[in-house]
Amino acid sequence: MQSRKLALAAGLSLLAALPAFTWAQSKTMHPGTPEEEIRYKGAAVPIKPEDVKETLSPKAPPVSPQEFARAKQIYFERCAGCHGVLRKGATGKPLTPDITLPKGTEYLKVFIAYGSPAGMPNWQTSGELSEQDVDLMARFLQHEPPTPPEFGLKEMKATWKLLVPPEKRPTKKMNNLNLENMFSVTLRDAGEIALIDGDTKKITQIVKTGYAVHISRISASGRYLFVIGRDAKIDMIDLWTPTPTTVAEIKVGLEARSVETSKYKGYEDKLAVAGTYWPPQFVIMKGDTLEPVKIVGTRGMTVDTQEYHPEPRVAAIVANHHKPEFVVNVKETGKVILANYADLNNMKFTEIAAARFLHDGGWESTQRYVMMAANQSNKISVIDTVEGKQAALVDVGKIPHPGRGANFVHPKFGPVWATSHLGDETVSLIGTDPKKHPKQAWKVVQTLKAQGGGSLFIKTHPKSKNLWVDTTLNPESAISRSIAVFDINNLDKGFVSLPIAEWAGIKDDGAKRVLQPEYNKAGDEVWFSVWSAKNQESAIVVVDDKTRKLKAVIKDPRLITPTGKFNVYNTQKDVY
Ligand code: DHE
Repeated sequence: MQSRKLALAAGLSLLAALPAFTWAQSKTMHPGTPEEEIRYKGAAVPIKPEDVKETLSPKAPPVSPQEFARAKQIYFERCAGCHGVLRKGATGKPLTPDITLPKGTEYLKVFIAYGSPAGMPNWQTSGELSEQDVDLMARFLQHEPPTPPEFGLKEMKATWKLLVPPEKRPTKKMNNLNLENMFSVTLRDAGEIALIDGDTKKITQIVKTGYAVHISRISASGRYLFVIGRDAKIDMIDLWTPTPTTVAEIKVGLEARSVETSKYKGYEDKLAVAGTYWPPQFVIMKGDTLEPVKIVGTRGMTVDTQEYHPEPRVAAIVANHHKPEFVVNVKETGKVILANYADLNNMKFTEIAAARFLHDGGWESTQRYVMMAANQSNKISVIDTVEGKQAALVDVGKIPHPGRGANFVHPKFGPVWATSHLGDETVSLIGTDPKKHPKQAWKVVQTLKAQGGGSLFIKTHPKSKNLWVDTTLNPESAISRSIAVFDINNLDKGFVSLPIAEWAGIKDDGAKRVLQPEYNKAGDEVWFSVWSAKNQESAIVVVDDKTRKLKAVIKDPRLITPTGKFNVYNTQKDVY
């Protein structure tokens, strides 16, 4: 039973372990798999169906114009997150006409209606789609995929708003906020962020942002906060104004997840960069206005089979501290691009062959090597940002998902960087000190067993002796609602589990998933989101890092679906 549940939590690829009849008979989308989990991989793609160009294929079964419009909408809301906008395949299988036409309508209908043990939801038996819609989707999928519009400089500029030009902004900080200990908290389903004072634990402000806002990043100086939504809208917030103010905004595409700013000496606050899922590209903007300057496409050949991919999405972007470069993860091609921004008219790119599908990652402790997770290959790509090449490709557990990872000094093996996994309960510790610990460098020196699969984020702090591992997507509520904590000096002793959601004291029966540990500036408190649906109560629980006891609970009706939390100082300085 436990292993079956684990497979459910561990990402769609692990579902192969389940017998097919389970899916066919089920009345729920993924039996035992809650909404957040399904949304994790296959969130609706915020592309407007009416913007998408249609191509009817003569050999495919007929679809009327009205039906085509409906099918496009269903596809973007329910299918594109896994199968890709152009149906070239991502977490889900490719669904291009060369594959779907030979299968035919009847076969596709069964597949869509009942799902598959490999992770396809049972759309009809779960009641999510009607029989007519399933029939429509089976016909629609045999036509050429409709293509969403491109988004070039002209389109970006049309959305760009410079709300407060740099010359109208203050020249010094005009408020009494302790900015370094401020937290920018994603309010996912509200399309907002909450700015929370880390000292008083009070919400100082709610700022409207893009749809299903994803991450926050801070400029090198700590003055500007950049927030990006899944709809590719960036809000640039000036933290120096009397109350933090959005001074510029832009939409850089139709769908996005990542934003970062230049951190190399001499380029502090000069440039910003954002990566998009659609179109597959990244754009460099002026760091004080968000004016788009240079767009770089990522379409090209995959790293392994070396075939053309039309939709390689841009995942994490990290600013290099050693060179004027952005380190850009390109998901579907499995390549890391080092984009040198010193001369935007003569840009230099280093293309590093890593592995598919690159997702998230962060620095090891010296901030020379970036550790990037290739989650479908179960590998971590170690990028040496001084030499500009891959130092190693390290095998880890199933579906690594580190967030930015956790750095600490292992009592036996010296400095290590850690990742937890979506697909199993392990935590892989990788040696990161090639000078003093060459034998351990870029090897998994120890594998810890945490409390289950479905982990999304892991965290510690240079001043802490605790390593925190969440299990947000684990199907057992006792596990998804708690956190595992290891003593760094006594890792063999195993973990202790703390009931964070219970500490939040929420009465309703929401999912109350515990998500993303984040430290305060001093490194003596760790904050956890307790995440429920938007019509239910959520909270942030603050734990004293030394005693591991509850310190505070932040509750507020405005705290709707809090997920990521970004401490200004730690995000600015890449402390994790
Ligand atoms: Fe995230 C980071 C993509 C679902 C919370 N997420 C990232 C990054 C990427 C990404 C590429 C790295 C950005 C960077 O560092 O520049 N996330 C995706 C998806 O494609 C995915 C799987 C599905 C989707 O449709 O969006 C997805 N992510 C989620 C969630 O469901 C989470 C748990 C809740 C939410 O807010 O949507 C979630 N993702 C986060 C958080 C980070 C993140 C909190 C930043 C972690 C950090 O510490 O830096």
